[in-house]
Amino acid sequence: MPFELPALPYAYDALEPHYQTENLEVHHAKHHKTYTDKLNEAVQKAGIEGKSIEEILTSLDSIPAEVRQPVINHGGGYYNHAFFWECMTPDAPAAPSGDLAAAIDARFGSFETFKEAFSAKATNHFGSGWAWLVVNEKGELEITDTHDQICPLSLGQKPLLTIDVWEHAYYLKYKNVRPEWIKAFWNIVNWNKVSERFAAAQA
Ligand code: MN3
Repeated sequence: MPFELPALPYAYDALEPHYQTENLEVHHAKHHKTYTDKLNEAVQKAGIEGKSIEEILTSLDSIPAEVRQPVINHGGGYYNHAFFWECMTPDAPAAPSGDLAAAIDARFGSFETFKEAFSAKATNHFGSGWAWLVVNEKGELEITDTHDQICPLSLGQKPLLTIDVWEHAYYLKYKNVRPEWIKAFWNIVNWNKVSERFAAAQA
């Protein structure tokens, strides 16, 4: 079964005014679709059809070097975007709750401090890439960034939350002003999903 573009869990206009309809549609229907199609080509060339995307991204070293980079680029692009869509919701709680909220307070001091640090990581990321909240190899919460389409799964980390800071993610509304996109993102974070992932990462 080839990889298929996953449907968005909401309508293209559901995240307005924080995520502009046209920008979200192009991002999903064009950019994510291209990653999906090119992943299928790359997987075929590498002879790894039938593996799950998680299996592929956690065993990149087993792919022959000459066909590996397209799998990294398009496999990461496929996974990271699918993961990112689920980080957002029109029914966003204002803040995390429960065990996740307690873990964020314990690690970063407060939710506000966490937000500032995550926003700074996303703002200061140079060029194309992603900012992440992950559970690192030591089992601790950590704010990280990755370049291009590198996926935290390939680094031995368990991702909980991400923001896409490639220009294509925000340019139609926010133009070159990335901090405005990051500020808007906080209004649409699906903290319930992040909590689910945090619970799964403890298991
Ligand atoms: Mn993108």
